[in-house]
Amino acid sequence: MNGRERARQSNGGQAHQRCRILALLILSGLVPVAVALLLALNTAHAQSNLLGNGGFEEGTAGWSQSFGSTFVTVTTPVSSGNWAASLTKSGTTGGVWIYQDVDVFAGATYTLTGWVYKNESAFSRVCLRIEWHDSDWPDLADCLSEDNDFYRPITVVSALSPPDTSKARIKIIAAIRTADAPSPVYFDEVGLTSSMQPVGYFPLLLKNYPS
Ligand SMILES: [Ca+2]
Repeated sequence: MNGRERARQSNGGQAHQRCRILALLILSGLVPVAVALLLALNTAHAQSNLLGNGGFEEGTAGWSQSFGSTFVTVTTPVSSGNWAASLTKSGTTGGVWIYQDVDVFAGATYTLTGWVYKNESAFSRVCLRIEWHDSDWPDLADCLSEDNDFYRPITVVSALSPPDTSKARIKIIAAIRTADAPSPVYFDEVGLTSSMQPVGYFPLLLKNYPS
């Protein structure tokens, strides 16, 4: 058995044990304790990546690109796994980007993270951005402008998503300041996580919750 299989078995065992503890708490009449525990477990569970192929191990699948850009996967430099993405555009200056549209909950917290390798002065900066659909609330972005020959993290934190949104566009944008950059910019491990618990999980327990 390799390490990954052992970890999976261990996770399965822990989940089973959590279910037993939860059942015991409910049977003991400790419903508020069970609900609190369930909320905590769901919060941990909800931290999975809402983006598909955020590590670019499946090529460019799941991502769309701005018109005329060159968006391909590479084996070096890579932050994790075997592949990362590279992005550039020839013969022009200005913005170039890739994106994914995702369903979001109103009033939830979202965090966008990614690793960026920018070691080319022809690019002025690289940004991660959350654009809320159907909302006047401002987009959220964080950028990296210095050049380094290693991957650096970018994190975009939203306090709360707008009350009138149900979709967001997640963008990685590179700004070209000098046309025909000798090297592209690279990204890896792009992730979007949320505080929001899965829908439809609570009513069964909450109907007995004392007010
Ligand atoms: Ca990767």
